[in-house]
Amino acid sequence: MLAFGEVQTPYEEARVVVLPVPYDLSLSFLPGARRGPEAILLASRELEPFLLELGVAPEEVGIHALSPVPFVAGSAEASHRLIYEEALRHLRAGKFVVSLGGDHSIVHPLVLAHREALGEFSILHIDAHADLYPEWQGSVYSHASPFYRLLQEGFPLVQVGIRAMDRDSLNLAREKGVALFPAHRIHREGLPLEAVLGALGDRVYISLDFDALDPSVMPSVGTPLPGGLSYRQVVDLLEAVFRAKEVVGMDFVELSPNGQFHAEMTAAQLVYHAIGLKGLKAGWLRPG
Ligand SMILES: [Mn+2]
Repeated sequence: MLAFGEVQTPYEEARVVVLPVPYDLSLSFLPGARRGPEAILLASRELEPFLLELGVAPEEVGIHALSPVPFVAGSAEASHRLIYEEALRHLRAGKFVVSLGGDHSIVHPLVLAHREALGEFSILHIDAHADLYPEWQGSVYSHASPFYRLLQEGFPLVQVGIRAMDRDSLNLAREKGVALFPAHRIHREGLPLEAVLGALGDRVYISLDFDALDPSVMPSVGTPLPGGLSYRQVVDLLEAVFRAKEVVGMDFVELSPNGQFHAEMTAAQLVYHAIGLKGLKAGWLRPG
């Protein structure tokens, strides 16, 4: 069993659980995101426990890495149901759930589990791709479709870092009132933190596709696209959101290990930083 970081806190004492979801059966281009969770956990062993920027050691919140959610070969629907049930179990036990994908299709059951356990919230979706296709390659369970389905479910949606969507998706986003902050505008005008915070409700679920980052810093993804965000921009965005909002849950998806260890370290560090931000906001950690 792998820990997140150096210490595996016993389940009962852990405030944060890390849920590996190595599901990548919906990928349309390069498969491999099934190996993402394990790669992040392995890289997390090499992290420095103390984060200079935050003035805390996020591991002190108590982090427990769970066993990976199994998937049902040949059935996206059954696989998604297992993901939903597993997340719901830990949410009902009062844990803050950090899910590691896997492909982006997993956000759909994860978000539904969070709503079932915790009530309503808005979604902050950080990604290169809008993922608003009604279906992709004949499947509504595709990794290109989860946010279309979540819009149908009525979730308010804020998308940041986007640089790929088709005309129909753009029309849908406008029609449904999606707050869209494309990457090109961020590069020209800077990170629109006030506007992002204004578009989100008080309670937020964060779903981050690692391909939101520029491929120069994050080359290990299934569908890399140039023109992405810097590591610093993503951290600043997360920092602002955690400070101003109640973050109810988060997932980090689409890391597809391809032998470039710096990408895996980047992914692990970002997840660890986000856990620290949650710990500070929740009062589980005190700087100093
Ligand atoms: Mn993407």
